[in-house]
Amino acid sequence: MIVLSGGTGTPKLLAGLKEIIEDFAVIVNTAEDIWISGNIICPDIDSVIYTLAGIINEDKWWGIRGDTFKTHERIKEMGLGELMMLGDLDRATHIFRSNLLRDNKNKTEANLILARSLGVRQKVLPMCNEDIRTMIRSGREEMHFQEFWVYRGGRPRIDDIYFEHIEDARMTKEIKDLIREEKNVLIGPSNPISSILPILSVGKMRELLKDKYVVVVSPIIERKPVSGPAASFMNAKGIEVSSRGVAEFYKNIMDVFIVDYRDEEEVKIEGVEVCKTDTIMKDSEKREKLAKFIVDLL
Ligand code: FO1
Repeated sequence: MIVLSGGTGTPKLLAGLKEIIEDFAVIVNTAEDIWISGNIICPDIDSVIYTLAGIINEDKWWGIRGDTFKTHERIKEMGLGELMMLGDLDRATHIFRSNLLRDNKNKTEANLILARSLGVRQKVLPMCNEDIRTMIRSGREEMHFQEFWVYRGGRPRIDDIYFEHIEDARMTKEIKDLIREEKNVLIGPSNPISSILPILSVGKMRELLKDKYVVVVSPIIERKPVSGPAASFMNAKGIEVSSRGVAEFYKNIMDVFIVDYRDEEEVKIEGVEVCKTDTIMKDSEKREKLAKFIVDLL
């Protein structure tokens, strides 16, 4: 099975999935990557790797459990800020990966080595090797996703969200091989616009998924996103903030749509099976239960 993932939502499902099956690979959004203090941060890849390695901070679903922030604090005291709060152990990940890139490994190779070094058995693949940047336009201002989300607390009005250099992104050999081998694809409850759209926009990805058995978990319940800024991004792209809006967004590639049982909205899309279950993964039992529901479907 292939799982498409961003940094929030889907990692929770991966935490459940890894307790049930071992044989899956994850293709991850890298459009939110950013260089800070000399190293590249790949927030979504790191959340996936830390989850599969069993070391994710489950309070935030980013960073490493029990991490300290001494280096970050010292850099601040010395007069240079850092856009994101980087933990000391987390920073070791960033240094390790950036050294591999400086050593002429590509992003795929570097992250495969990184995941293996942390004991992860599954393949965690960046969506492409090129540097793509999610940008937010707010009035006359243009800013990196992380500036919008972390530094400015997600407050600026969003007039547009776009992926700089996405037209240069090529599907990697590793992803092409994976897609040739696997039949089933799971799109977790990630933000459809900021997390999944960049992955679908790489080369012929969207076209190739039409031939796969694609299961999507809706990240929206009762017209509200389970977490994060999905609503304002969907609004900016003219997509209704509802499970129906999500279904419309995925309708050309999706075979099964999983909606939370609390969502009373009726979703009907020709050729798509709609299933209802509990999709709020507030503890490990709920995460495994949803993962099992999906594995049984497949
Ligand atoms: N999110 C925050 O809201 N504040 C932070 O300081 C922050 C630091 C950070 C460091 C490493 C990392 O991998 C993720 C981090 N995040 C932080 C989360 C991140 O900004 C986003 O949630 C993801 O990019 C969304 O997918």
